Amino acid sequence: MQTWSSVAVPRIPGTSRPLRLHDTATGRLRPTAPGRLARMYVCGITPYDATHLGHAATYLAFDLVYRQWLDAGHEVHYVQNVTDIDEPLLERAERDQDDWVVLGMRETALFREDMEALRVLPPREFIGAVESIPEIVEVIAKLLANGAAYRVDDPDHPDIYFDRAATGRFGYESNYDAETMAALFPERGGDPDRPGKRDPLDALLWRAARPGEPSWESELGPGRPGWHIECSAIAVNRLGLGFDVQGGGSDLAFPHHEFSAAHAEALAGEHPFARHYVHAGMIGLDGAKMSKSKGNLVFVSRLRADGVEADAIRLALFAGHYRSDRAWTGELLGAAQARLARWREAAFLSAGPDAEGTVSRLRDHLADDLNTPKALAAVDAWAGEALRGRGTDTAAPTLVREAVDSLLGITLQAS
Ligand code: 5CA
Ligand code: ZN
Repeated sequence: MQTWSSVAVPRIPGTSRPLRLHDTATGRLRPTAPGRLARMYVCGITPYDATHLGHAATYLAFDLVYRQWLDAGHEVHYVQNVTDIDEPLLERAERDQDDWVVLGMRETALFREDMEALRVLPPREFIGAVESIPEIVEVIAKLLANGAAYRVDDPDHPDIYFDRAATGRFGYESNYDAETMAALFPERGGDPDRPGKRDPLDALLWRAARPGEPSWESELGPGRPGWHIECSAIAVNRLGLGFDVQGGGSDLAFPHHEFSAAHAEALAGEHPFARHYVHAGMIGLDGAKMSKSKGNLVFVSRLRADGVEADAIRLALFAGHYRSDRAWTGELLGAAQARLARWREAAFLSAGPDAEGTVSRLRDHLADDLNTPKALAAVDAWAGEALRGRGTDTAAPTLVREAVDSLLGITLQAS
């Protein structure tokens, strides 16, 4: 698929820091240790509705990962998928008497526009599920051949499932106990009661064609891919096993990332799928997780139409830590707009206090599991001093502008 256009990232003077991130699999903050080329996969949208602030928060968190790696001198191979064939997309198309292909294309186009408007650095490869069907089929065929997958005994619907016992490590990524897994699996697309499965938690790999549903001819028989195998195949075929970061919102830790990892590891006979599993917290509105199914959404496109600036959206979302579940409110946006106005005013003064220490603190905080609240406070402190007329360093305002642009993606352009 076509990705979206990139923005320039200024290089700033001084010493960068190695990025440490929280890893769900080990439950610890660990240094990311990419080679010259850092490899990241972030789960993309299911395009049946517009991008809301929850999605935006997750992609902005990984935009910060990308930016800290760039600052540390790495090149970044970033891959993101689009789940352009799945149950929720088909259901929405059916409800609205829409064509599911057209719906997916429309919402994907809007997503690209939203990401561009938010100045999110684009993935190098932006890959749809539909265009990946041949490679997904190939992976499933190999899993069948090596015994990690099986076909249910149902002549009408000979679906293919993954045997979750195949790797002997199932559960290492999310670390959930059996009860939690059993509760989350059906909530998040699983079908524990499907007759013929070896284990209720085994995940669907290939759904045999049903009348009225889209399907593709393949060596597996006509059908369409399950969800987890999509990300597993797309990631491993482009990044290889053991890539640096697998990312998404915390709602993907189980079953999605657990199975994406298990599929790839069962195929390769190697471990791990990713070195870090990184999860962003859920953004809520009115006391509930913002979700397309609940309908309690604030769309990025709506804010854009209302003239809300990307810098303000970034500052509002970065006011909280990326891993904490947090609410979107009008007050949060108002406070971000006020902060943005202060930063802009300070950053366009003819002089300010020396900013090398500020840039150093900004790097320290961001390298420490993307601690944006502390990073923002460091810039607040510099802006406060500058606005009080302290400091005579004429290079400082430009340095702060460039650091904030490079590390936080905030431009401080006069509006
Ligand atoms: N296509 C799959 C991933 S392969 C999917 O989950 N699509 S999605 O459109 O439902 O979500 C896209 C991304 O936004 C995922 O990383 C998801 O975890 C994240 N996300 C969804 N809702 C929220 C929310 N309320 N707050 C933060 N992140 C969210
Ligand atoms: Zn995914």
